[in-house]
Amino acid sequence: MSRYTAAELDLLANQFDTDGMVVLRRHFARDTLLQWRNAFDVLLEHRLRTSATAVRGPNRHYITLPFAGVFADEAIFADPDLLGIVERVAGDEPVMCQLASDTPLDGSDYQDVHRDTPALFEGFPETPSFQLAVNFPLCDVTLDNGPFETTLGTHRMHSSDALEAYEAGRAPLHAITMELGDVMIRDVRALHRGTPNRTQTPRPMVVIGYSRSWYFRPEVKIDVPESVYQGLGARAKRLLRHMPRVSDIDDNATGENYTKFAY
Ligand SMILES: O=C(O)CCC(=O)C(=O)O
Repeated sequence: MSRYTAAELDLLANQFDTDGMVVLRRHFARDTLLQWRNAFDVLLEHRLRTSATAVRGPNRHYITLPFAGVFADEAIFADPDLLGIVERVAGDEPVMCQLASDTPLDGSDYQDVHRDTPALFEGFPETPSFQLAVNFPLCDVTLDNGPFETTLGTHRMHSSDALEAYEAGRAPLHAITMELGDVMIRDVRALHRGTPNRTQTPRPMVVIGYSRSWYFRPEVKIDVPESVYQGLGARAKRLLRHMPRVSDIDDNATGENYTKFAY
């Protein structure tokens, strides 16, 4: 059920167009996310032990989540408010193409400021949004455990202009502290970086990728087990229409294909 009216979603989409991101506070049920956290801790331990993560800096790991169990939750990925904003900024019929996590551990460091994708057309960076990340943490995010830092309003700038604005102090970084339940929707072209987790507890941040209907990202995919797919509603099935359907998830499959992540 929506928490926001159509008019409120319009305002949030306008804010997104200006800032390149918007945060919905206390949006998802904490109980649900605590179940994700329990499942994630098992996955993290396994992936670290088998060195099957994409390393995004010292003690910082990107891990694809299996589309099964608690992670295959259409109440999260097909949430009507979230999709209401995604559709307003990236058009009708978006494609869900990524379900993953970013986790800095104790000993992680500042990443270089970066974008997650190049401009759609070389030299034409002012295009409307075509690739969005929806991020929500599986814990509270404080200034101590590695808050995501982002500039505002750099998503529609040429990458060199954005970097110049950042370096000149015209586009400062903002640390986004979050409570469990908060969700951030962002254009992946905004300049941002991960920061050090100075605590002993991992700071997992889920990332769900939504693309414009016609955009294809070969570096990510969601393997959707046929049995899980059959249990989904029409909206969820439509979001996943371009994702491979598999008989089973092979979680022993090692490694991540999404290794080039900074532009
Ligand atoms: O996890 C974070 O806070 C940011 C990570 C990030 O920006 C990246 O790995 O591209």
